[in-house]
Amino acid sequence: MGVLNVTPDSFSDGGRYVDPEAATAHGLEMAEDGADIIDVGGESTRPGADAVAPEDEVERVLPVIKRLAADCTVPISIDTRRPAVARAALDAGASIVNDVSGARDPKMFEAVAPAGAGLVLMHMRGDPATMRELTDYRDVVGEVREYLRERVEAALFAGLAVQQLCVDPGIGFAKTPEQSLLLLRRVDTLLGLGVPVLVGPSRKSFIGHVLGLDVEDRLEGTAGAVAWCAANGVHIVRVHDTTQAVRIVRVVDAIRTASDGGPP
Ligand code: HH2
Repeated sequence: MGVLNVTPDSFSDGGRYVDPEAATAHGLEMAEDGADIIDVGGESTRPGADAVAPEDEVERVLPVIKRLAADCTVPISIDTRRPAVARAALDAGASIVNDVSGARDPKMFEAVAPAGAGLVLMHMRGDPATMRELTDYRDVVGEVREYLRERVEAALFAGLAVQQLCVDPGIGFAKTPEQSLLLLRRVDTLLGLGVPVLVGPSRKSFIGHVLGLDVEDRLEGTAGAVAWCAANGVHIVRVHDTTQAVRIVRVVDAIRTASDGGPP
């Protein structure tokens, strides 16, 4: 999944793709690299970010989604917490909703179910403005897993099919760098939830914590996390640097599936 932030303030690429032409060109480029999904977002969810009005979010993402839907062969996802934005994006040609709040607003299920769209349920506490203060867990791995299990159940109860769903532990969302590292180490525990697992490690602060490097120097750190995820059964990685991530995932997959012709 390639990240396309149509925002002025995203933590690593804010302001680069606010122009719909530039955003669309970058989306097409990522698809050409081999990205299987293009994730379009109109609101930064970095720690401390201000919320964006739904009308502004729609105004940012819609022109890009429409252009990509016309020209791009891979599915488009909309990164939003707002059902109204999700609805508008699905009408414009997106086919997946990536909700970092885990569809806390029940109207999100109502927007996604009839469209038959995909839905990413991510774990976070509070919202981007408050989440830095909400990192007190007794057992972060167990609590995140239980939250995601409950969100899958809620989605199914609301009428979504299991094939529409995907879960994400929310790296860096109400997590300290140590907690993000632990969630990555134990990411296999999410595989038993019966739906695909998505992880977004790209350029995040746990990498800065390990390497002491700023956001613009986290390419190799991201690569390490992407390789770890792919080797441990994660189905989708959400990244900014698609050229590198596609190569890494292809090599890890080739190793994972290497065979001498005998039983696996
Ligand atoms: N991370 C970000 C945004 N959306 N969605 C999912 N499912 N998983 C993630 O880990 C995730 C996400 C934050 O990264 P980015 O989009 O680069 O930054 P910003 O929120 O500042 O736009």
